[in-house]
Amino acid sequence: MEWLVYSVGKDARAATRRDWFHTVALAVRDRVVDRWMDTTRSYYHEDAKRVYYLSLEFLIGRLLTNSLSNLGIMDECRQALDRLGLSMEDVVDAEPDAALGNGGLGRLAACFLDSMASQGLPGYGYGIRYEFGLFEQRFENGWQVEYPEQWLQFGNPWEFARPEVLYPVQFYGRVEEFRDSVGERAYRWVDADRVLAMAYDTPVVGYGGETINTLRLWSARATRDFNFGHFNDGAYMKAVEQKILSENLSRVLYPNDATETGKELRLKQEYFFTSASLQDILRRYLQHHTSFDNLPNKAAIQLNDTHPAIGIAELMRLLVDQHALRWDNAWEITRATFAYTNHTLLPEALEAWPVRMIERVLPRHMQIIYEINAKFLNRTKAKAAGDNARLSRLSLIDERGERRVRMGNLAFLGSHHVNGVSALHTDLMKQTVFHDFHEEFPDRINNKTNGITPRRWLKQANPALSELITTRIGQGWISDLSQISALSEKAEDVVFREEFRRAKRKNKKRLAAYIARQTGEEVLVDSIFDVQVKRMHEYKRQLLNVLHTIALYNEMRDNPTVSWVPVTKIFAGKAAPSYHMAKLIIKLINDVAKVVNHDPSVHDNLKVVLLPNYNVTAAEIIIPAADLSEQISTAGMEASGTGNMKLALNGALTIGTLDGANVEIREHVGADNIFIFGMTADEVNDLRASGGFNPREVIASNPSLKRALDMISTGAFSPDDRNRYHPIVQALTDGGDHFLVTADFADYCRAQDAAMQLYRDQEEWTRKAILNTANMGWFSSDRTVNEYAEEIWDVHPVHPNHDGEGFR
Ligand code: Z15
Repeated sequence: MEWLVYSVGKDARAATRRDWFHTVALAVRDRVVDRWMDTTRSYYHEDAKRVYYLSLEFLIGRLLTNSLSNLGIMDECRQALDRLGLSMEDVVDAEPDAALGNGGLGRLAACFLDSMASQGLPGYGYGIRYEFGLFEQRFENGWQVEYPEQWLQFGNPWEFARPEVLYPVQFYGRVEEFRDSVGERAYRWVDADRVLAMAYDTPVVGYGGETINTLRLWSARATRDFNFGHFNDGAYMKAVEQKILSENLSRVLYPNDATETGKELRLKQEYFFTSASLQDILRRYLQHHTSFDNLPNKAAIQLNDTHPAIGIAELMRLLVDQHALRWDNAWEITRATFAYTNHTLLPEALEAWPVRMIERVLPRHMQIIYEINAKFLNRTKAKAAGDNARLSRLSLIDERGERRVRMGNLAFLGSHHVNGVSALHTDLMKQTVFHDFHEEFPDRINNKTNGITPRRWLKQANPALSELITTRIGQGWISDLSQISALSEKAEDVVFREEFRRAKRKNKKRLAAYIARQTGEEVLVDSIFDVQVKRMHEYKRQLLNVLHTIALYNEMRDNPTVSWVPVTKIFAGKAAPSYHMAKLIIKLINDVAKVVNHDPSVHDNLKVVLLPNYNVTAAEIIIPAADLSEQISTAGMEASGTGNMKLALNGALTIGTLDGANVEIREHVGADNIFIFGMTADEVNDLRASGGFNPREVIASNPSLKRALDMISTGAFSPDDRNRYHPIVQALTDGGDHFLVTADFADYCRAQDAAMQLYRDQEEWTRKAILNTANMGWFSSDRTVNEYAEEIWDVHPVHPNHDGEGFR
């Protein structure tokens, strides 16, 4: 109450739901701060080795439930609100969803923060405090329309501004050569523009509240030059304009998931947060040390994709230009400090900045990159003379066409470990993008299969199932998910199956209500909730699911007397605003939904819904309610997937290809408890190598596929614009069907039929669902983070001293 009055400045009668959210958040925050300072102080006093997770994205979602749950004060809070006549749900719902990320990569970073804090690992997240998170998606006439996401509009109670933590970051200018004090050639970067990076800290509450780590996000501020200059009229307005422009750096998150845009502002964002983070890391290190030789023993820096890879050149610059280290010494330290995670093999996602752009924006870094490259290629040339093709593939510079810097190669060369995010993905990395580097450095690539935090994705999102699990096996699973395997034997227990189904049903009712609210559509709780939720991308093959939907619709219409298993097809996901094909697929799903949902001849046997604005908050409602999890990417294209893990952990059966982590999910849950279909990555590779296939032949030989495609192409779903889906039909036919939708269609339908038949046997279905939950323990991000800690970072848990003494 006192927070409402003294911090929010309202009286109870005038308070809105949002005021109450701020009130509760501030009260919770007060419980965190002492432990947060204890944690930071313990790291400092022990001079612990820290890990710094550099990521352009942190897809956090809401924090209130997360904090209450990890602090163990959920019930206490609920009761306090009850006494005030307030509903916990209403207060929770007033919190905006912090969407500082696009999809898997950003959410993985958020899960890692939770896991590091929950296990007492000294881990810091570093990123950008975007003023606008990922756009809000709405459907207008079935088309995706983007709106700005103003998550900070009403203030953010979780963050602490640190106006004193301020670092200069430079752009443009030129490089001057000079002789240093011992007469050696040296360089300085002059005449550059300056921007300041200002820190905002968010506490990361570990499970149990013992460790509270820090997520430090940088916001761009103009330098004081703008305020103190003496201008005439015109120059004054120009200066103010410049100030606004420089602060645009942290304005907005680029909305592309796994597709690179090549925009200068993006490069500047990458350098901005990387440089500020490295300056901060060095400042912290220098509090305890005078030489840099120990840096790798005190700091592990993990590069989340190549987005912060410019950090390798930046650390070299800081060590060589600013701290006067010798090149070879600096390089040794740099390589021993950085490690790099690759998240995709898609060629369109591999960053390659034009040399011309880096030369202009970061002239000193371009020189450093050339120098790294020259030294590396010289050494390699000496070993294996003659193979020029190989050398040009190893080069940091892509010389084909416009010259570009291959950021993946830079990241590889500047790191002591390089990892993929699933076993299959890591294998493919060795065979494809990093084939030559793997030959050159055979011990550098290793695998770290992704994971998800069981706190958010089971305990919080699925209280019904969590409580059931805890009554049977205790609560140890929350911090040690391997314990969930104790549920395996319960799969044979008819009473437990009934209770498991009851929990699922409760979640399905909750989702049905949400669907009704969001789309106006009524769905059958007893139908199969067949869920595909993820970014819209051709390689993820929402189209395959849509084609099956249409085929099923036709079968139901043709055979109205058959007793069908009712199916609800649930889709959700955003398309990058400039990705026209993905947006057209969204429109198609909405058009198909309109036809199917209003056709009385299929009764209630089939419904199609596309939920708007998929985000972490929506995922927390959808995932616990799923029966069937669609993980149907073209084999070899999804690096790992993490939604697959969330859904299986919540007792959905997977229908999927042998792609990404699906392969390992099958190994853990058992081949009998998953529906695998389609070509393997090797088969896809062979097919492409042998010149591809003719989709027309496949279509001609499959009547149900032909009919579905014909309906799309003749306008059955778009009577107002019969040519609307021409680009889709084209891509699947004469376009060569790059993602092998038609090639996998028949086997996908076979797997879908198997799922529908199994669903008729509720006991058997539930048994398999339980076995999924029980066997997903390995996919905890606690396990993943521990593997990084032991095999890459060499960091160890620290137990903060909360006595309030000895550390003052
Ligand atoms: C992204 O979300 C992923 C890869 C990327 O290269 C970019 Cl830029 C964004 C995803 C992968 O597509 C997904 O398979 C993986 O599970 C996730 O990263 C986390 O590793």
